[in-house]
Amino acid sequence: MKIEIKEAVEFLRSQDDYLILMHASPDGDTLGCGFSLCGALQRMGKRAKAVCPDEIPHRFDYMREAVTEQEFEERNIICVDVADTKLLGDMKEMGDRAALCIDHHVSNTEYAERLLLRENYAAAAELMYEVITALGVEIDRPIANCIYTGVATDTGCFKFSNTTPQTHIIAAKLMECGAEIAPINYAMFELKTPGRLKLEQEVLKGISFHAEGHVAVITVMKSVVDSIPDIDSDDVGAMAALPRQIEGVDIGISIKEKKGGIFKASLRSSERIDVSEIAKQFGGGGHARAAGCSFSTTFEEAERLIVEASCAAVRQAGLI
Ligand SMILES: [Mn+2]
Repeated sequence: MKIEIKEAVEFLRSQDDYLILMHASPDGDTLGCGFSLCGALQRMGKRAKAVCPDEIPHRFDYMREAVTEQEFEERNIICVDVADTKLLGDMKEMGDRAALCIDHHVSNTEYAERLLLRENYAAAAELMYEVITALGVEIDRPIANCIYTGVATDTGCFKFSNTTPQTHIIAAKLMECGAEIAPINYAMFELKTPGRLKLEQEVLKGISFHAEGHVAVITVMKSVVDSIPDIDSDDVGAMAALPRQIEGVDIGISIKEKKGGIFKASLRSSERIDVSEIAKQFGGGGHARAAGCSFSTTFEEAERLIVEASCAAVRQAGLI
């Protein structure tokens, strides 16, 4: 059942012993929502904990300052920034029992008993700001840092087209609450682990260009990832952005080798190409500027198929 902020607040005030679930392969938005809500509930005198099915990358460690570790028997499950319980990995079953979901994905499957959804918000953290404000909890610096992280990361540091005037207004209010924007932006958008730098070096060695430079392809082989110590899924995922950083590239493709001989292609594009249309040809999907699809073929075949379809899209768009 879809609900409004008022009903979410009534629910959160009337219950206790909350278990907050954040999605697998966690990003700044799900973690920012989870830890800020957990901290806010604890400041109301409630028992709450925020958990994630995957290990949380170290660059998000500061978010834990917003919460205290509590041990209790969970009674109410809340999912934040989770569009589908499939995104909860081995916590899926708990997600299926969710009493409340706070989210911003159009694709939300309405699995929770109560769904607070704002499809037009850039980040679920924007909605979390409104919920915590409506709860009457004063947003202190650690909570402001969490919410700010969610808003900043889901908008690519306010650079993506999903950024609205409201996004900036909320960010400004979080600054007034003491959010430490400079160190957070540095940790989220500048800093690279040594492992990520090494992977970038390896991956860029094999970059190839097609369709007169409009299409660029990189490959992330499992053996290369496994050869680099201390690398996390976050570092590997960041590779998908590399090809589109090159001038003239309208379609950036990264092909990643997954377990069991599956190759996953991640597509990023300029506004001149809709890559969700390319991904759809191979049973995938996504957004116009970012999409993906999987191949259970040899690497050579996967590469050939995705490159051919991309070159066709470039021709169709009249770019060559
Ligand atoms: Mn999000």
